[in-house]
Amino acid sequence: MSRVQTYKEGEAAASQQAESNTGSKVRSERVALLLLSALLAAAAVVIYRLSFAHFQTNKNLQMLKDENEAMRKNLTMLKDENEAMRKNLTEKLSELSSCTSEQLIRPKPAEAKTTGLCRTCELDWDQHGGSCYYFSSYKLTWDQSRSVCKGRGADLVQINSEEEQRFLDDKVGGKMNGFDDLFWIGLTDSEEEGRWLWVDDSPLNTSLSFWYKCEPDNWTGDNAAGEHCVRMGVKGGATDLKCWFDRSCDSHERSICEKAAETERLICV
Ligand SMILES: *[C@@H]1O[C@H](CO)[C@@H](O)[C@H](O)[C@H]1NC(C)=O
Ligand SMILES: *[C@@H]1O[C@H](CO)[C@@H](O)[C@H](O)[C@H]1NC(C)=O
Ligand SMILES: *[C@@H]1O[C@H](CO)[C@@H](O)[C@H](O)[C@H]1NC(C)=O
Ligand SMILES: *[C@@H]1O[C@H](CO)[C@@H](O)[C@H](O)[C@H]1NC(C)=O
Ligand SMILES: [Ca+2]
Repeated sequence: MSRVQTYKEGEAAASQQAESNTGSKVRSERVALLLLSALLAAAAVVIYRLSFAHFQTNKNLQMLKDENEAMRKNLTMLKDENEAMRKNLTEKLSELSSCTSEQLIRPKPAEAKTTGLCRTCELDWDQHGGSCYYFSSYKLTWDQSRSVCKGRGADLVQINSEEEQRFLDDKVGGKMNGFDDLFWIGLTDSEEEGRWLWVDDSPLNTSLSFWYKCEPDNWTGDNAAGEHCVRMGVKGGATDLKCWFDRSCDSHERSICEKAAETERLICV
């Protein structure tokens, strides 16, 4: 009996042992499960973080793309604007270089400054109509004076209109330092007595001549050869524009050079 009992007790103890074994197995399984869940959660967090980062990167990329597109558009716009400005400038330049001498000459110096138009006479030359004029202070013979004018790309002045005579009479009248301080003009009858020719060999138009009173008088008082060249001027200006005098070509006088106002070598102010 006691053996049986002992056996039974042993059995019970064994079963008890088994029971406790099962309990620890369940516990360790739970721990594993917990660990696994923790790992899963961690993985989920990591995945979420990664996908969020990926989303952000995509968003940034899109933004950069948009910005790039905007900049590309701006660049195109700037290019178009630049092209338009270049065209405008080219037009303005061709306008300026093709403007007639009248347009170039009209502005007075003060206007030229504000409009950006160009002066076409050199320094010390006076612009009037389509011409530039130089009023010399040196007194030379008619031939010498003409050479000096030619050396400056001009010739002695040729008077082609009443308007031009008015301008010159006014200028000379203001420059004369005495009643005898006259200026050579490009008119002479040296070639053929009594036939007055301008320096370009064109004959004097009698309705456009401005002889003073009884001139030309071919006076031989100074030079027996007579007077075959013409000088002009009445101090203060002649009221009737008549201020031409014939004079010995060897006499020493001041002079007026004339040349066409330049349209090519523009001097911009
Ligand atoms: C494009 O130009 C406009 C004005 O012209 C400016 O406001 C904008 O910031 C420019 N965009 C870029 C991307 O440069
Ligand atoms: C070009 O000139 C025209 C008129 O001449 C003007 O309307 C236009 O704004 C100018 N363009 C630029 C880019 O200056
Ligand atoms: C002479 O001048 C007058 C007045 O300016 C003009 O009417 C006429 O045509 C000119 N004659 C010649 C031949 O140039
Ligand atoms: C001017 O005077 C010279 C010298 O006396 C003479 O030879 C010439 O014929 C005169 N000319 C005129 C147009 O009277
Ligand atoms: Ca002239």
